[in-house]
Amino acid sequence: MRFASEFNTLNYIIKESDKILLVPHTRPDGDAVGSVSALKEYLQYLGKTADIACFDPLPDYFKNLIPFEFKYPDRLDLKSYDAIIASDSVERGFDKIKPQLSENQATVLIDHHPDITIHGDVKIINSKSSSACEIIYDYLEFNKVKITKNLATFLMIGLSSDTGNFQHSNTTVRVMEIASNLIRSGASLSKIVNASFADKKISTLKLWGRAFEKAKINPKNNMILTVITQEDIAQCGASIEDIAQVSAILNTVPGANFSLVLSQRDGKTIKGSLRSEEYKGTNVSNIAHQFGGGGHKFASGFEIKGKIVETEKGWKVI
Ligand SMILES: [Mn+2]
Repeated sequence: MRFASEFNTLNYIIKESDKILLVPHTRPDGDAVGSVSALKEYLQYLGKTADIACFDPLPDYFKNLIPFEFKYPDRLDLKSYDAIIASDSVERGFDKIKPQLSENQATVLIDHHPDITIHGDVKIINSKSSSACEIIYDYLEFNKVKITKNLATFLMIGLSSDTGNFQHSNTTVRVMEIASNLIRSGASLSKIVNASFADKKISTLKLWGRAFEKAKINPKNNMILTVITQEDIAQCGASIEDIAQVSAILNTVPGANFSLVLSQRDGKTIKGSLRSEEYKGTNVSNIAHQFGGGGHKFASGFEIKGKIVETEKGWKVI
């Protein structure tokens, strides 16, 4: 099995530790929340003390599903933990905690993002996994842990969140196998999907409305394209985070081979977000690379200098 030796090392670290700190990334999403919650549940079952440290609180819409508190790192005695496990997008947040640790504290990184450069004593990083929750499921399965209803719920939150509710191209056979095992163990997929959807604020929906209204399909390459200006964001009372899902939704339009969302980030920077799907045969990371960006084959991005200007005929980048 992949990571057997890392999983054994992690078992040893946990066995030798009484107090363990779990670190999800800042502005935690479903995978960050689900993965540290599953680890906490498991560690508590083993009789360990486990705290979750995050620079942002647990998002409100998870509060019905997650019974744990996220503690602010500066209020914790970071040196009092025997081991620290960072999970999902480990460079966001753990990078600020790591310099405060001492040599004898074991550090473990669990991630599915490519190009992680931060150091950890044990690295369990697999960019082929859909989510950190998938890796933690592998780890629990490796240890023949019985998946309780809580574990199933927490892992399902990450699995459904990072696959866009099983719609993105990282929804592999393995993901569906795990998902069905989690449902069998008591996870309620509808409850989880509803909780994540309840996250949508009216400001988010207004911004999406504007972006969708402006969308156009280019018949030459079947690209669906839209733009979001700083005025759009301000007038809707929305924030930059609300843009993230627009390209994934546009990519679902019949006939669209891939989607591109250009959004103005400051007076002179435009961010491009590209999405496609495996069956469409367009590798969008090639396009991102042409503009100095990068990412996955079916989800990538880039940044260019310029300003989106709306004219009578439409809009242009100057
Ligand atoms: Mn993730």
